[in-house]
Amino acid sequence: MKIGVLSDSHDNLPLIRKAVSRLNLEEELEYVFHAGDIISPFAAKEFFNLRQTIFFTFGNNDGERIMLKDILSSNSKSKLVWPKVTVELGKYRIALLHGEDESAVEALAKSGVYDVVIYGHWHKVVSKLINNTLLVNPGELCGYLTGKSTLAIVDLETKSASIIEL
Ligand SMILES: [Mn+2]
Repeated sequence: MKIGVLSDSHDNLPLIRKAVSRLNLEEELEYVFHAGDIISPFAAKEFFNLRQTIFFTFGNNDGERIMLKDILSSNSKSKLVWPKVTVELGKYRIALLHGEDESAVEALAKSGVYDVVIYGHWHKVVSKLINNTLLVNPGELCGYLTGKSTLAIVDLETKSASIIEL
């Protein structure tokens, strides 16, 4: 099973639309994960154009949480995981969090409880196997800090991530 992973879209509508089109082309993709910092309700709605079900968490810059919650619960293919962290997809267990405390995120990966631990916040790409857990940060979709807009496709079987630059 493959999942799309993105984070920190920060209202960049052109790049959100590009990511949605790109992910819609991935035939084997069943789910998408957004690791937070969506920012505005109007930007959240753009993700409803995905073919796949999308799981969201909140980031430190998601201030309008009541409105965002309403929007995210208005679509049957959109699931807000926050304040929880764990998503179970069949036999796979995935953690989704924004990850302001990176050492805590690594500890979660080291716990061995999850197949994949997904986080964002740092606007940098991370893809590493810790024991049998894949730790992945897809980098920033918005491209504001690095000039690069990235997302990841994660293969849950092989526990590997391929990074796509838009
Ligand atoms: Mn953040």
